[in-house]
Amino acid sequence: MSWLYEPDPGQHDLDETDVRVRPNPKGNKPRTKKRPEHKSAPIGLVTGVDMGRYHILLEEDERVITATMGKELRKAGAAVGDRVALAGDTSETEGALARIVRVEPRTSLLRRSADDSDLVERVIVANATQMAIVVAIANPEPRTRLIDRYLAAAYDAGLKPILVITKVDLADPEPFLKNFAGLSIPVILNRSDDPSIDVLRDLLKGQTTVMVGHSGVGKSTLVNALAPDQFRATGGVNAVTGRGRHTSSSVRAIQLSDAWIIDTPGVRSFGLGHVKPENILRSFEDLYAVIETCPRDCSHLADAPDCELDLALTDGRLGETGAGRVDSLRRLMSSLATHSDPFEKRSDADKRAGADE
Ligand SMILES: Nc1nc2c(ncn2[C@@H]2O[C@H](COP(=O)(O)OP(=O)(O)OP(=O)(O)O)[C@@H](O)[C@H]2O)c(=O)[nH]1
Ligand SMILES: [Mg+2]
Repeated sequence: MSWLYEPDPGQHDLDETDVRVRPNPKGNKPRTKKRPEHKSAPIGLVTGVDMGRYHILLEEDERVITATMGKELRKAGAAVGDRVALAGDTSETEGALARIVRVEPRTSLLRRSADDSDLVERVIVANATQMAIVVAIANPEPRTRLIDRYLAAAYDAGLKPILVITKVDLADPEPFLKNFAGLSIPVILNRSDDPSIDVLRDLLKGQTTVMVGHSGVGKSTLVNALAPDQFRATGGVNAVTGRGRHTSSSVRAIQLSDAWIIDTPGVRSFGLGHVKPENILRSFEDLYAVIETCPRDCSHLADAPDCELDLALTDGRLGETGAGRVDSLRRLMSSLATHSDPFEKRSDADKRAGADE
């Protein structure tokens, strides 16, 4: 008798689970074959990217090296904060170039779109845990609606928001802060001539915090106060326009003794085209309990019939800053709603939604 299993003639006990499906019918090599090669590849953290050159801090021995993106990963790219596997020349020798062969799974991803209609997103940082929304109380003037945009982006990305009010030597921050009294986020007041280093260090401890805000609000000044050995250039604010000079031109991760902070270039707008409307609603935590009692399918926009937000405004439940908060929420929601149809014709003014907020 043969040792081979021979089914009785006419009896088939094979079923679909026995059929081997080749994952890549065109290729003659299984895709997994390449991987083991990079299994023991050194891992590093992307701390900056300039013109396609990645600055990497190696995890094992904290050496700083330069890498390019491996061909097969070029489209997906990597962001500051990403952990990446490396091949090629990982020495520190001048001109040495390593190659990124894998981007490790991310725990968070902060993105923005150019405007609210744009579904193409730009990645700002990977793996951050906290967002410091940096706002100057004067020079440039603070804008509540940009903060609301950042809060929505933080909520969407799963980052813990904190609010850092800078330049409190120039004006009293209290009237502005009333707008955010209903939120549970920590607020830090800072002035560069006497920075609140201890409070800041406490909040940053153990976190990877991305600093966001308009140009000229003092993000790099804060970074320099926290990490004096990592000089970041700072620039004045244009006296005529009141705008910053876009001094920082790229994202940089900077290591403190027990934390990472990520300095970003100031942006004029922060599009939320990629954020789900539900996440925007939830980020208005002071209004959300009211929103929840709205009629089903309520758009929460100004023309929505029986929107509970209107009732709450009329009966005074939302206090003296309620009208501003509801207005900000509605502007955001309608900006997204107007742009939800990608084929819709839009004016240039519409396309710049969110700019200068
Ligand atoms: N009076 C005052 N000026 C400050 C304070 N913090 C920063 N500045 C000034 O504000 C200007 C802009 O500061 P930067 O730190 O370059 O601002 P930034 O947010 O990094 O700006 P970008 O890199 O362009 O996004 C500089 O002239 C700082 O000296 C502060 O607390 N008080
Ligand atoms: Mg800067």
